[in-house]
Amino acid sequence: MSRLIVVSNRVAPIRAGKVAAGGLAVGVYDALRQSGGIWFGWSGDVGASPQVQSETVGNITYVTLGLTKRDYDQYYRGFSNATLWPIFHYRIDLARYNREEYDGYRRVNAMLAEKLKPLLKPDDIIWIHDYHLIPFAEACRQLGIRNRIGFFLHIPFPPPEILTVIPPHNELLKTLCYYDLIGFQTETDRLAFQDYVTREVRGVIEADGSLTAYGQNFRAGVYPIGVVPDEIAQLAEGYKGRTHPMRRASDRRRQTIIAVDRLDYSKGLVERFRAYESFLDNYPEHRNNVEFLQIAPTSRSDVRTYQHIREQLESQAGHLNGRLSDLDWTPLHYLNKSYDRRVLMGLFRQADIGFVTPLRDGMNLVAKEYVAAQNPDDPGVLVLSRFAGAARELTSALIVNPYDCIGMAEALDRALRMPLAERRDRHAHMMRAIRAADLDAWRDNFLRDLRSFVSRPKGRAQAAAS
Ligand code: GDG
Repeated sequence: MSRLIVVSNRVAPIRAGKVAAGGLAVGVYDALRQSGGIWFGWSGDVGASPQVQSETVGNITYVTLGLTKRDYDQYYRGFSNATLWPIFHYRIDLARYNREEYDGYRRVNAMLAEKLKPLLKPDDIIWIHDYHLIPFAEACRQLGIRNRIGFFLHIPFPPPEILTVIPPHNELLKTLCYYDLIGFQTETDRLAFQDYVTREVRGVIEADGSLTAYGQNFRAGVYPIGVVPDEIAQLAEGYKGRTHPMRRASDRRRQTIIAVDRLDYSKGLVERFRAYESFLDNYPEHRNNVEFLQIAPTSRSDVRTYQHIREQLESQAGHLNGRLSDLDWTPLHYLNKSYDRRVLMGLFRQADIGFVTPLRDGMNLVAKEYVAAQNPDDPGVLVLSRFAGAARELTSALIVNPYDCIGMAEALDRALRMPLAERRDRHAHMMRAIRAADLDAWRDNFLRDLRSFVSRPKGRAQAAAS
């Protein structure tokens, strides 16, 4: 089998040959172990010279490099996280555009391609991950790299009306078309991309389903990322640690709601806190009987919009608890810390509700993890935003609109009262979906399509180029 070369913005840290847990890291690590290969990307160091470092563990070589402060500011903090992230999550209001940052983004992609080139063998398959690396394939082609190159977008793809807010959208999308295969989380994302290609640049859908635009012929497919349900069940069942601290506060068993998100405005935390407060106001019988645990490790804390949302949440949490807490009851536990994966899965299993309400999310692995962690005989209920990619598969969740505060409060009340038989039915249905599209399926389907893709003759593609 040809070697696999994975390129992601951050290379998952290696601890004694084990990568950190999490969808991308686990899925990619297994694929690399099967075929052998290289995992290439940023080490996370800033200020260091972009010296390439490599470490081989088994048949996987981890190749990392640092970024200069300027590269970090322009490529990572700037264009990736202050332009692409908000726009791709439909948040024009939070986006900024700076031409120098865009130039830095292109420059770092070109630099990374140059550093990768000497490591490649002719039959290697290259798999690129996420929005930081859209122009990577084009940079490779300019260096004469002929290998098959695929791209998976972990975040949503916005409709053309939103995408075109990015001033160099046309140039950016042109670079994306240099991939042989482009993977999306949902059909909605794939259609938005196809819409851009066909309407904005008069690209063509070929008879075989491939697309031709900007002189390139390529495929776009849907590969929803999944989890490893048995591994999650094992972790959750095996967790013998303390139960929720709030259960100790009273002899009575309080019902619990859990949410776990990186502290990001796309995750809908402000709206979720508001909905929880309105739930306690509108259904006072639940007061003192329910507690909400929100775990939200800080992320990208040097980007201004992230500082702002953090302040907003601190103020909301303080207000809610100040107004409603009692001597023996704290309604909201808001923790800006990260926890060991085993602890998280254990907490998921103990919680009566998984409250997953992003305003927009590529997939949302937490939703799938919460379901997979449940005890099938007495499962909790997933309350899920219709705007998470996961809502396409987990149709037996209580689907909510995160902009509808009262609707979310109603769903919490319904979930807490739901009879056991209904909880079991919904859970069994969701588990079937989770097993049908697990992490192995995501990786295997993408790599199968990338390996089998045969590009159409260039002459035909050139003719259709606009
Ligand atoms: C992007 C897309 C897409 C969270 N806190 C802790 C912790 N986590 C783990 C969760 C889960 C992962 O991090 C988060 O994944 P999500 O999918 O929920 O969200 P993003 O980080 O935004 O990921 C998203 C994903 O890529 C994959 O394609 O689904 O839409 O935005 O696994 O459990 N893990 C530990 N401690 C924590 O405190 N150990």
